[in-house]
Amino acid sequence: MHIPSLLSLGLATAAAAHSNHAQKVLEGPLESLWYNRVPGDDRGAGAESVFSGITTFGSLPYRPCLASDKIKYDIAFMGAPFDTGTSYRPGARFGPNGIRQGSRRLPLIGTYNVPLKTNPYNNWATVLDCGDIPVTPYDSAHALQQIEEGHYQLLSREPATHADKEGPALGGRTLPRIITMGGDHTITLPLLRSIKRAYGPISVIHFDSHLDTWRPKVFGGSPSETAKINHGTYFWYAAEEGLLRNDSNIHAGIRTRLSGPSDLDDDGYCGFEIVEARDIDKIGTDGIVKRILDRVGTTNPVYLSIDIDTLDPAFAPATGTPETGGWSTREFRAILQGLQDLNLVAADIVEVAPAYDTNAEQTTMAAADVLFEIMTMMVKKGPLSQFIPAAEL
Ligand SMILES: *[C@@H]1O[C@H](CO)[C@@H](O)[C@H](O)[C@H]1NC(C)=O
Ligand SMILES: [Mn+2]
Repeated sequence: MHIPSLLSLGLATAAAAHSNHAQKVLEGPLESLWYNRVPGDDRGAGAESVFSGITTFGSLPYRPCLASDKIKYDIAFMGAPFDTGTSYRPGARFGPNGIRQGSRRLPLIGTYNVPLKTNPYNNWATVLDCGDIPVTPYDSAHALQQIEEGHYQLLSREPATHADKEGPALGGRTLPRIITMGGDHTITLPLLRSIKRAYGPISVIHFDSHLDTWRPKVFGGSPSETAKINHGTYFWYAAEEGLLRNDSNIHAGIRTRLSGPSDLDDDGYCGFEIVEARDIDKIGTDGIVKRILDRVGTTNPVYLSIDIDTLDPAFAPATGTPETGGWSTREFRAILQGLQDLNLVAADIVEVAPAYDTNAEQTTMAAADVLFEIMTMMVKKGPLSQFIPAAEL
């Protein structure tokens, strides 16, 4: 007797589940069961509490975007579970799902970002969790091709909003924004290859304790072509391949040891300026924000790459190559909030290796909160079609 009700409940959920906007996703006689649903929580039946239901990033709707190009979004979260480019601790292949687990509390009652004065869940943008790119664990070179193609498929699609308007991409198109969850930092090379296809050479803001601009002969040696490309050398290759602008890249949070001062020459060759982690003691978070904005500007299209090891291991222990002496989660989030005017076209967060985390999920929670700031920054800034540097069109 109750079967028709259950069926209609399921159908109503599926039919309404096309965006993350506030909407009635459940109706019918069982509606009262779901007393605590929040706007944007589109996980379907079984998810009225943040600890139940199928886990997506921030409880955003899951759509298999790589299975159908009919799926449209303005911002897409996507996993790249690759970790065969790590030099120390492996395990970042579990990063995407670890970050999703760490993000479960994001939509609990409040989705309004107080410092940024914006609710990214109930705004102009359609934001989806597009799942993960299929990545082989057996062949790194092939995996990097899969990541480039998967990212480009998502990036080059018409966005849900303003699909008919001009934007900063090559050919004057407006495109959606993709937020990639790694994966070790090697994935940033195929992601930048995809970005180059869409935007041309791009300015990069790179938060990390390491430079990642090492020549292969310095970092890891060169036993094979595949081995040369790893999580310490990908920016070297990005510069060699012309994926980066050479006048406006910046690292921040750096505190690595070097093989010697010549590493800094190689870094300059790749077009980066450096903000050291310890600079925060002299210039504070505002000073760091100013240095970054002075370097990249607010109209220039920017790619943001974040290694979770930017944070001190006290705040993010579960990472591939931890370095002491980093920023707190509060300091890092304040720096990101200060960068809200950036013209961010895409971002990644990498090197989250959940197996080394505490039982309290410190690292995955920190990564999820960092991504909440980035999602809010992108929503607050508006569709990319509204921010076209005149010189680029
Ligand atoms: C980037 O610019 C620097 C400084 O002008 C230069 O020395 C370096 O060769 C350039 N690198 C590339 C990859 O073009
Ligand atoms: Mn690093």
